[in-house]
Amino acid sequence: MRIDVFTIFPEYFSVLDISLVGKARERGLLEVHTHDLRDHAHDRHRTVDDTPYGGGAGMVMKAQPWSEALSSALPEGGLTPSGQRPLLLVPSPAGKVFDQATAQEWSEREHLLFACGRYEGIDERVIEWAADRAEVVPFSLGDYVLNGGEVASLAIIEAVGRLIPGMVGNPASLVEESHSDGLLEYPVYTKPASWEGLDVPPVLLSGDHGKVDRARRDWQLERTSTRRPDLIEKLDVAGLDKKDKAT
Ligand code: 6GU
Repeated sequence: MRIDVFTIFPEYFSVLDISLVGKARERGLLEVHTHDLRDHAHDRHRTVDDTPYGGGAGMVMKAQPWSEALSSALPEGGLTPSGQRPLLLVPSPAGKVFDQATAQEWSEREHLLFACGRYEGIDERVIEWAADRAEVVPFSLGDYVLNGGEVASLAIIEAVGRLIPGMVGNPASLVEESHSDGLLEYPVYTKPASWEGLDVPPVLLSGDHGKVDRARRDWQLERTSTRRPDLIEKLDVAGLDKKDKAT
């Protein structure tokens, strides 16, 4: 996978040299290029913003630096070497909310580009211009406001990067985690069995794998019902077993 990030704060992305994503880069599974949008602003002050037409608070990012920057990284001829359209992701509190199913889809793409806006946003014509050159998807992390798209893009790069085939040492750990089956993860415990007067649930020490699986499934359902009732409503009934339905 190739990722290009466009930002006026490239320093935000220095963390991608470490951790899981850093390892993927070393192993050649992932290539990340960070671009300073100001390199594509050619006035003396390297201006990337201007006042909004129609008035109102704040500043809007100008179209020209964006088209020039994106052009420098979009594939020649419009398609990736394996014939896919590049995917241009635009972080915005006005986007569609990102989830694990979306992370899975995006992990199968060959080329992702992130357009990190600041201020009140990017001139909307950039979105139209880019739609002729890439699949453009505005996305949000949730219903709250960040100052810019950098932190949101980092979150997506981590969520997507760890799903790239060959990235996670033990692929089974991807199957059992929160959200992969539409439920939150069950609680986990390690030694000692008793700590500060608090005991590990005895079923986990029973050695009965059937009982352990059943208990963990019940804890997932219980935790999801109390913390995220919205996820219970979205559950696929075909994926539940008889004992789940009794819970
Ligand atoms: Cl993707 N961008 C910004 N600026 N704020 C957000 C967000 C994204 N997701 C939640 N809040």
